[in-house]
Amino acid sequence: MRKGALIGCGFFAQNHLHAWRDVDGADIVALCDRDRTRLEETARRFGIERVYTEADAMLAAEGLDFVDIATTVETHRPLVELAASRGRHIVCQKPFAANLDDAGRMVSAAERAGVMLMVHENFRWQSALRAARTEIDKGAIGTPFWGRVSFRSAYDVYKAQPYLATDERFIIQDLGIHILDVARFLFGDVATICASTRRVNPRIRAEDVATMMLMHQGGVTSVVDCSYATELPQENFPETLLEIDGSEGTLRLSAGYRMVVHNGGETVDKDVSPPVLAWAERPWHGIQESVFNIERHFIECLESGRAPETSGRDNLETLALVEAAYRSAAEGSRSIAMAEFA
Ligand code: NAD
Ligand code: 89V
Repeated sequence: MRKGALIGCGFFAQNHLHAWRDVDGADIVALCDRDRTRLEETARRFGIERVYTEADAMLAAEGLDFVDIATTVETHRPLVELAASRGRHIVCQKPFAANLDDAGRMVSAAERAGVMLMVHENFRWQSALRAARTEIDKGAIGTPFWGRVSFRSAYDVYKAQPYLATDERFIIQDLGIHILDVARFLFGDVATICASTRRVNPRIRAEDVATMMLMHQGGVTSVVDCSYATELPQENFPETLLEIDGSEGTLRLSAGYRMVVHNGGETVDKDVSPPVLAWAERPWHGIQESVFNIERHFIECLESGRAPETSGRDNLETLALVEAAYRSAAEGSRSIAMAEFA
């Protein structure tokens, strides 16, 4: 049994704790949050007695195998470096770091300490998106040459996550980061990116619309687009929709988790809806299932010694795309070579 502790008992951490209960071989034995009210509420909800308001004190007192950091970005670097200095394996929420320099130092700290570091980048662990990847790997549409990864919504995300309305950066750093990672997962690493952003909602500080075009090293061109200002007749939050064209056919993942694969006159129409786990609730159930999937993956990697798919080192590529997208948008949507970030 791997003993873990959670740092940060806010909005999304509740999903982490529900999922850890379902993961074989893991047990969350302690909690930490500098907000005592949230700490005690969460401790009561999950029946965890060992609670701390300071991570340092918790790491000194508890014999832990790993820590799960579910705080907001500005505290990720000090907490990752603290856990590495104490020789604990680490899971850290996205965005992994506020900038690439911090991210590089955090990855080096973990590698120097010889501990496993995984970024909790869960979108690629949504079962509908894994199903699409499986179709590609099976050759169901031949060789992909074009793709679109799209997330368009008008869901009120600010209610549960008020910082999204006040942070200097919004949709690319918060949501774009997920679908850029999905584009890497489906089409491979990226050679160039260009981007445009807009702020449509006057009540927020930063951009709530972004459109990015990626040229992948393997030859695929993809469009990665996201909006929290898109009023549709049917609200699709938090679904990520896919359009993929290949040399022998096409794949479409549309609203309602409907996947259509067409090849050589044959069309297969599949419902790839995620299960609604016992503790999950619509419409978040697809994301909640991915929380369980990525946490289980972490424990499997600890057992096997294999590097996690979204290791700190791997996630540097996704974070570089975020930085490149902001730079492109700030410079008239010019095309940015990812070599500039190497
Ligand atoms: P939140 O503000 O609700 O919770 C963060 C908690 O961390 C707060 O209770 C705060 O008191 C605590 N905290 C901050 N610094 C601390 C420290 N140094 N020591 C102990 N406690 C500390 O935030 P949230 O909305 O739950 O988001 C947390 C992270 O999860 C963010 O990085 C966000 O981007 C990410 N997130 C990911 C997903 C997803 O994976 N799909 C969804 C939502 C949020
Ligand atoms: O998944 C996330 O990171 C969330 C949300 C879906 C609201 O963008 O912040």
